[in-house]
Amino acid sequence: MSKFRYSVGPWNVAEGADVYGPATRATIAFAKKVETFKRLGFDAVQFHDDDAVPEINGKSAAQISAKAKEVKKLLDNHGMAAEFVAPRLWMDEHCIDGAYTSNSAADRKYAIDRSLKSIDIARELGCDKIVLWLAREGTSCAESKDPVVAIKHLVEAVNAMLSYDKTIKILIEPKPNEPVDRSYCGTIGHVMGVSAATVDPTRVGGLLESAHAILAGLDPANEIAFGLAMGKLWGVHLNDQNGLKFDQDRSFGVENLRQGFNQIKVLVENDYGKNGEYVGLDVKAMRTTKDSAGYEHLSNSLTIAKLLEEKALKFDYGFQKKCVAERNYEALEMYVVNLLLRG
Ligand code: GLO
Ligand code: MG
Repeated sequence: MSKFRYSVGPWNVAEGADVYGPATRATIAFAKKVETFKRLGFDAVQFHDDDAVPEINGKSAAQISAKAKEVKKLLDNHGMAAEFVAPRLWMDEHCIDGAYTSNSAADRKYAIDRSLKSIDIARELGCDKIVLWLAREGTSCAESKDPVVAIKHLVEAVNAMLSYDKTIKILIEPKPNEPVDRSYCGTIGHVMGVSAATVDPTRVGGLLESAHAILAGLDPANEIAFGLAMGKLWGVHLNDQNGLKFDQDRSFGVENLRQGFNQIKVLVENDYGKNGEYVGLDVKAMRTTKDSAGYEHLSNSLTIAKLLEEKALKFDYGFQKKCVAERNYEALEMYVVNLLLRG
């Protein structure tokens, strides 16, 4: 029995298109995905604003609220909660050069207005978390933005959200690059810096994704630990990544099992979830995956996370203490490898 509750987004079951080739699997309707997520053992769904309310730009406030209410009903019917809403700014024509940090004042305003709509949707869905994956907040041409001004704009945008709704929480999901070459908010430490600069740091925290930490050359478990130590880790996107290349969103634990173990271990040790936080799995099926196996990356990730949780619960802290006292980290390391390989 896992101590965690798990969440997933509809984008985690996708058609397999990549930048070099078209879709390889059929589209699955949102309602069908929710039903399957529940059956697989998930408790909550994560949303982009337009996953909940498609074609959001053309809709009035009343239309947005009506559509979000429909989605809430669907979730209720399946006994699923909504974890967060994330404004999908990176897809919009207004945000080609960034959203909150765009050089265009009109486009920055668009990004903030749309983020406030995400807050309205979150409220209708019964959740109090907004996730900001700052996809295009950075540059590909380094000299194209003033980085100091841009980071101040980012803080102003978060402030606008905090003032719009006095109880909403903002979770920034750091990523060092992709799609931009240099992002302004690459690690959980950057997120804490932005948080501290806002009008209400108690409502600005982080969502750490394993693959993003690896892309920053950092250990995901240590990044998780940093957020936990600050009392501001309110979400995770567990997945995996084979080295420094494009963002792979591999199934959790399949590339770096010991790192995966240490992510679960630090979450278990710190009672992550005690304030209602979910363990999100932001994983992607391989392009080669057939329709018949279209959810296996999710069920495999869940199984691996739960197996690693069992391993974390078995961890022998007495033996660890002895190794630490003797400064015998060779023995401690071998113990961990044995725990993972032999049980
Ligand atoms: C991409 C991100 C992305 C976000 C999601 C929620 O690199 O991980 O999947 O987590 O869009 O904002
Ligand atoms: Mg993510």
